[in-house]
Amino acid sequence: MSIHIDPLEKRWISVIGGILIITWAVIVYYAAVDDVSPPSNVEVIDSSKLHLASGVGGGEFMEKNLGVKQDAQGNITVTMVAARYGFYPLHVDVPVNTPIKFRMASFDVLHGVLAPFSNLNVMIVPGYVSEITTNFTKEGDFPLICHEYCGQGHAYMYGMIHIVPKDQFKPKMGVK
Ligand SMILES: [Cu+2]
Repeated sequence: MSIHIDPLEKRWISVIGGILIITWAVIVYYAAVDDVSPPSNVEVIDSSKLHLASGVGGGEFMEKNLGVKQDAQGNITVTMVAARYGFYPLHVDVPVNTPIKFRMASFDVLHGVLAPFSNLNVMIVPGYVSEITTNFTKEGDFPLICHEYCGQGHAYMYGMIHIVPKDQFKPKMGVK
């Protein structure tokens, strides 16, 4: 005895099956070719104590510790706070064709950040540090856009990233 399936229903089963396969193939393709994948860093922080040296992380996200730093080995880290309605610091300079690590935390509610022409696209969830390493291949000025609705000023929430030639790059701390 076989189950009767209406031909129209069979057709829709294959359409939906096809959509699932295409979606899966697109995810795998971009993960393999463009290195687009969900950020895997899980690191907790107390968002209400970001401004204190005694907070989790020892004041990493205090105002004076924000900005672009370069360690003795030459590794570049951008430390930023997202808060209604902006990114702090508002402008950052980074060199082109160099791996750059972003560490970002929210001061208040859920935010997101997206930099065009890169794989920098991450949610900034209160209570967690969002960490992502990227490499900008084009020089120029690009906006950092908040892409998680965070309140009435969301549409005005953006920062700027200046991608400069390697020999013009200077690390700069502080939010001014
Ligand atoms: Cu927003």
